[in-house]
Amino acid sequence: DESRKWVLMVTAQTPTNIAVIKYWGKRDEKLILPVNDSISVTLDPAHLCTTTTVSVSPTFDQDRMWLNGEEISISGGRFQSCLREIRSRATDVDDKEKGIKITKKDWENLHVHISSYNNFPTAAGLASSAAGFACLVFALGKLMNVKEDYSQLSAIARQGSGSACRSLYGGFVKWIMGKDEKGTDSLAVQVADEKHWDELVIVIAVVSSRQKETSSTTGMRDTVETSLLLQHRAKEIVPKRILKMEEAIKNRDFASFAQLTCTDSNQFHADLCFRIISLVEKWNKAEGTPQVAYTFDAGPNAVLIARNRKTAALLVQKLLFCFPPNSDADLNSFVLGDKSI
Ligand code: 2P0
Repeated sequence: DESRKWVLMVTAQTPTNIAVIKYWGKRDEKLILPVNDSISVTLDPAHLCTTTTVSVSPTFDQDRMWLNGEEISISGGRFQSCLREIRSRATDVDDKEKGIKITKKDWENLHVHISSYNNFPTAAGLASSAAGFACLVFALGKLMNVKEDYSQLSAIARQGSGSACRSLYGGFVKWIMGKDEKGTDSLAVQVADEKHWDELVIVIAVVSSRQKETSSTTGMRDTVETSLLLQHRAKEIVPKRILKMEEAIKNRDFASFAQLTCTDSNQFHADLCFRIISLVEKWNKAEGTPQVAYTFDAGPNAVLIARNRKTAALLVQKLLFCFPPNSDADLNSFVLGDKSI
């Protein structure tokens, strides 16, 4: 059937973004609603970016996706949410040049093929999911002639990966956490465009390109479940920091910008710190009475105080189990204090 022999394609390129006031913790896991606002800077698309081609043809019999040339499953909730949300907003397409007409109704039965490439290591903490979902949603939106503005598209990209909502804009971007249970107001807005502060240069030192062995999703879940610190951060600290950061960006005040960025990062730089905190807090909670106290000085080294020798032995066992030597999560060494076992 000749009338079915057409393919319509859209290619888009989206840079990743780096948070300077960070998103960490969800209040709704399914809709991906955060516990605080965040602010990021979007990188130059020439360097760290995802390039995605989406295509549609009546000959495609299912939605499929390839990432860096290998087919991946898109049956997961996040992909399905993005596809569903974009599809439901599809409008008529009339490509006169190619002589292709697709009606709003047609989109319900048409399938897409998606091919995506990252020009940087996937899932190594360089926000590949941010660029990836932003690009996917943007490209699908173009293909399906979706009329929503960038902020509305960002609320869809958010359902793929939280940080993705911030990659719809260039420059400095704020993800507003929103209040609505359904997440309609949890979206990205531009704080300043890419020309506003163009002396800034971002240099990324890639220390390891291996995959993270704890995903952000899991890490956040652990922190939300166990950390009182996180609630304090989200409610008391971040709101003030966001206001100050917006001021610093508007005034191109590098001293404030740097101070706020570094302070916010110091609460997070060591994923391992949070995992140790999380291990201790879970354990203490399970026992009903504290077994171990933790304290951190300026650096990421955990000082753990066990209530007695038996607990200390258990603690070392747990640490060795959770952070096996010679693995990615190797703690390097344990220094036992004065009262060592
Ligand atoms: C951020 N990160 O604001 C923070 C800082 C990492 C540290 O957003 O579960 O991949 O997909 O919403 O967006 C990375 O987490 O997590 C992230 P999901 P995401 O950039």
